[in-house]
Amino acid sequence: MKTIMKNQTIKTLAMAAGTFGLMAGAAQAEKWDMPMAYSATNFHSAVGAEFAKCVTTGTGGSIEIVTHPSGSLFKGADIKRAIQTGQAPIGERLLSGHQNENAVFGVDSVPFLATSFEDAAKLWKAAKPTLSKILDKQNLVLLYSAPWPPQGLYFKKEVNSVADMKGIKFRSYNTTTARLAELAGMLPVTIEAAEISQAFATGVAEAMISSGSTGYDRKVWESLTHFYEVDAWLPRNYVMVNKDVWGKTSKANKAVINGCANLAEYTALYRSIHYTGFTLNGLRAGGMKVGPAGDKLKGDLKKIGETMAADWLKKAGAEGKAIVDAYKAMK
Ligand code: PCA
Repeated sequence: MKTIMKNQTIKTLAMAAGTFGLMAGAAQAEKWDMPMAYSATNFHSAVGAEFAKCVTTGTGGSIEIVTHPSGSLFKGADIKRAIQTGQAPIGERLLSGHQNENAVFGVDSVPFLATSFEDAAKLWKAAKPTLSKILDKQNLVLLYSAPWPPQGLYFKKEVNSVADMKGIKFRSYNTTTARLAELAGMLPVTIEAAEISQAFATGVAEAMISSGSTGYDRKVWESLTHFYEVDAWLPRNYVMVNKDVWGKTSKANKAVINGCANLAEYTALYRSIHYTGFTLNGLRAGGMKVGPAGDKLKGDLKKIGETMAADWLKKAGAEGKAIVDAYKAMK
């Protein structure tokens, strides 16, 4: 009896879902192109693709999200503007890529402020309301966000101090990384992750700060030899939607998108954590020397980090200070 009732319930639910799907289909199916900056094999992109599928299935196909990884639709630096102006309805970008617009966007890249997944989660909790508000004023709705693994230094020689870095061509991915290069006497050159393998192969760049994940995805052992675990910060990617598009989305579809976004956020964090050790081993397997930075190098970087943190606080003003205070109160 119980089983029959259960079967009937499932049948009713299935019928309801079918009707909903048909209705949703009748209300004109939309295709949402989703530009992403990183390679399809990267965990952020893989989660983005799953998120897209979740939304497509969950909305009964009334919203079909199609991801475009590797900067193939818009280059990383152009993704946010494309979404703000409605050229694309949804997309993913590195949050700290916008710190030239507003220093608060760079809160996750302040050296040595949050250096573990646990602290990065606290910092995000402290920063999210302010960042959502800033994005809202820019015609954007924040959907979900996940951290990259901790940032370490890549070189093609042994490096034991900041003095050893002098004159090296250093690949940067935001203003923090460019500033770090300058303070360490290196020459910054901005290059998107999708293009670093070529940049290292041709000598346009010889070093960078990034996660094991990006070095592994881009097979940097073909050109570089050393990775120093510095745990300088854990920058974040985030997925945003154009606010006008969001405003026109039905309540039911918004609920599906938010549900899929929550799942994606959880999955991406989980993968980021587990990918950390896996990718460092991958770098080793590729022939790189992987290990913690030596004491001298650590001490030198700490000093540079203090200068950068003070500069950031000045630029980020009262909003930045309030976030840092709220974060420190959680520790
Ligand atoms: N990978 C990205 C950003 C941070 C990271 O770990 C990159 O190198 O561009």
